[in-house]
Amino acid sequence: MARKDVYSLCGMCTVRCPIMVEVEDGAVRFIQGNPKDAGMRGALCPRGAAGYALTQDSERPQYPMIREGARGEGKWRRVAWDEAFAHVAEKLKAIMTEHGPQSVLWSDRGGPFVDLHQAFMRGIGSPNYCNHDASCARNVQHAALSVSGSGRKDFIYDYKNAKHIVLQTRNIFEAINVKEVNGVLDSLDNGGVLSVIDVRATVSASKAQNFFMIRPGTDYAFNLAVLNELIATKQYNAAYVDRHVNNFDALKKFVEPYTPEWAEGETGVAASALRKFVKQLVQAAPAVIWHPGWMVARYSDSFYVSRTAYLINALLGSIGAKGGLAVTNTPKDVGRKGLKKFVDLFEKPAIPRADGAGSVLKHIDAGPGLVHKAYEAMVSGQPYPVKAYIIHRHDPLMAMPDPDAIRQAWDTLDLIVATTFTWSDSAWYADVILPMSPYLERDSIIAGGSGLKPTIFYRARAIEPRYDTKADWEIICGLAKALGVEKLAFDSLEALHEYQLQDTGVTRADFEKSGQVALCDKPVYKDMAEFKFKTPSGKLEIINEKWEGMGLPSLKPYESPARPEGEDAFRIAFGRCALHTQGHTVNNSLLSQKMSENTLWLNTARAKALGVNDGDTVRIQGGNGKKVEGTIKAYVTDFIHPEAAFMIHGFGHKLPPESRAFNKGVADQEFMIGGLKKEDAAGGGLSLQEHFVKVSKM
Ligand SMILES: Nc1nc2c(c(=O)[nH]1)N[C@H]1C(S)=C(S)[C@@H](COP(=O)(O)OP(=O)(O)OC[C@H]3O[C@@H](n4cnc5c(=O)[nH]c(N)nc54)[C@H](O)[C@@H]3O)O[C@H]1N2
Ligand SMILES: Nc1nc2c(c(=O)[nH]1)N[C@H]1C(S)=C(S)[C@@H](COP(=O)(O)OP(=O)(O)OC[C@H]3O[C@@H](n4cnc5c(=O)[nH]c(N)nc54)[C@H](O)[C@@H]3O)O[C@H]1N2
Ligand code: SF4
Ligand SMILES: [Mo]
Repeated sequence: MARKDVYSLCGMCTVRCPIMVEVEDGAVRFIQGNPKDAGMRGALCPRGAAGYALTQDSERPQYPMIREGARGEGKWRRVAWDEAFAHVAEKLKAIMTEHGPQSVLWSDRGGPFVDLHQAFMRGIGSPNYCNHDASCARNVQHAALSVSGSGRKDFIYDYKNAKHIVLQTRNIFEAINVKEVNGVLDSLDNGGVLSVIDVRATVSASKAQNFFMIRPGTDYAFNLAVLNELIATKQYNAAYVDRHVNNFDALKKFVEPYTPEWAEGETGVAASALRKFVKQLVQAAPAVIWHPGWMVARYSDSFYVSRTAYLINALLGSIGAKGGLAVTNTPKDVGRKGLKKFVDLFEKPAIPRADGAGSVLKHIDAGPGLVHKAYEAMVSGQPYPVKAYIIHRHDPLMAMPDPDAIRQAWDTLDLIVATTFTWSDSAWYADVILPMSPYLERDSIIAGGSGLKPTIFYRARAIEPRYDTKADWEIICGLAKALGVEKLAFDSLEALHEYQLQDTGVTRADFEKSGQVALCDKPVYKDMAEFKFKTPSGKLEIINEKWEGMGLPSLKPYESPARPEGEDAFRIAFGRCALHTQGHTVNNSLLSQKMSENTLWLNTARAKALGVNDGDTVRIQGGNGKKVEGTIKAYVTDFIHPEAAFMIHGFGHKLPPESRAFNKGVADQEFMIGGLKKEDAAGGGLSLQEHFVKVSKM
């Protein structure tokens, strides 16, 4: 019997943990976290463990398809890959001839492999590469840029060495990144303190010494009071502030009115508890991580919540510290050369982006832009027509608010292409489906290259594709070839890897031992005495001129969020659970057995007033004037704030091929009518929790 271990990367969520796959006679016997990776130590999360069920699933797109009926009708014609590539190329060429290459939009899920996607877009001459992040971490990204001049990933959460970890809007034990979970557990084992600020008690809260159940949408008040207390009592790290913070006096003056007593009226957290908490932070500083958030596309002030989180870290001296938000190293920082990029094969298109990022919206990162603004361009035709859309590993109809408004925008398009490995609402609405092989069946370009210990890695194919599906690189290079973008028409993985590795001193054989190659021996911490941030002052900026120039204050006065009006009204809140990934695992045969539908978390006293008991089926209504309804089981608990109605995102699928997920649970995004227009203008993130629903007993 032929048995082998394949070092690869998990693909059940966006984290892409290193794994080791045991393969016997072409079948997967076992998947575990890569035991040779010090951060993984063999561990996997439940979704990673259920990965083989994805490969075995026959309820996924199995071959390329071209739409026959109307959009969304579900009538498809099976085609061969050559025909699919030729069809897409012919349509794209016609659209680009008529409207210019800028009329083509791409969106994807971001992550380590996007170099090839961006290169493809450059290759055809369009600036309109977007990722999903307007509905995820854009507010954090811009908060990081506005404070430090660097993006959020230029800082590493050094959990393992932290003495106090604060999770604000971050549920690390259920919204999982395995290495991060291991790091937090190490910190706790070493006597570290965990504090959780959330609207409900999560698994993370159950492991915390401090749990603050905050009124939804008042985190900015909480953070302003923490800054106030640190400054008023002179507990902040004055030497660090002196060396690394610009315009500190402006902050000092701004936070004066925001006392812990004032915040108590907003957040519901006692002033005395906040003061005690601040003392604990100071004791642990600088080995403190106040997490600036991950999924914070939630409120119209989420950018400011995240920004103040960075400022609290700064006042504790933890930005750049061991056990804090350590500064990432690039290969150059450790004396090495990094991967050669595919985008460098092409000139950057000179034309501005359709979403305005980097041009009209000077403060918005022009790398991935803001995809919902590109949808606006579809409708208005301004600044120019957008006529074709390639949706790669992205399900905007599930991941963005107000699906009907999105469909209307897409109805203006001449071509929608979806590359995906499961059915999704967006793929179902597409004109062409280019099915990808699930991760165990596909390989990838090399990625990585920065970190405390910069490391490069790639996804190796563990088994052969079960159906007529392809890897990302095969699809992108195939399309490039059909379009005549010769420089990107690589025809083998070896050729792609050799291009990438040419300057690095690393060969393909070096990956055989553990699936990854570290570019230095051990984690390297920057010497902060010498360090300059990438801002005009070289320091962390309390006042950012770019944002000020756009009329967006760096220090925004607090505005109290609306309270739900009426006995039956609640603010929508949502999040993740350990058993599912976004909207794409609910039809997985193993995971759907463990959790087949979502529930609606309601506070006990509020539920009682509505006559709702735990386990009752309730009607949920909303839609900002438009009628949207659903039925869902209530989970009645003391451990959620009375103003919030919480559900796990990703359920409520209604696609015929998905027998296990069909009509199970409720989709939160459907209640967010008008949501494409609600955003934090300073951070670019959508404000997905600025919506209310009504709940009644059935
Ligand atoms: N199992 C699993 N893990 C995942 C994913 C997945 O789908 N499944 N997805 C990955 C991705 S893409 C991301 S972005 C991350 C997301 O990681 P997180 O951002 O940590 O995940 P969420 O569950 O969305 O949100 C965290 C918490 O915010 C709380 N919350 C809601 N409103 C408020 C509020 O007003 N104030 C405060 N303080 N808290 C509030 C929610 O109750 C929730 O517990 O997870 C990643 N890991
Ligand atoms: N209302 C509401 N909206 C949300 C959220 C929420 O909690 N509530 N969460 C937000 C967050 S944090 C995020 S990150 C986004 C996530 O939004 P998306 O990235 O759109 O979500 P996913 O379900 O992870 O993946 C989308 C599609 O990509 C396909 N796919 C997954 N992996 C691969 C792959 O490796 N290759 C290919 N080709 N396809 C793949 C899946 O089959 C799925 O159809 O949604 C955001 N939107
Ligand atoms: S967190 Fe879980 S699902 Fe995500 S990549 Fe890691 S093991 Fe896979
Ligand atoms: Mo996300």
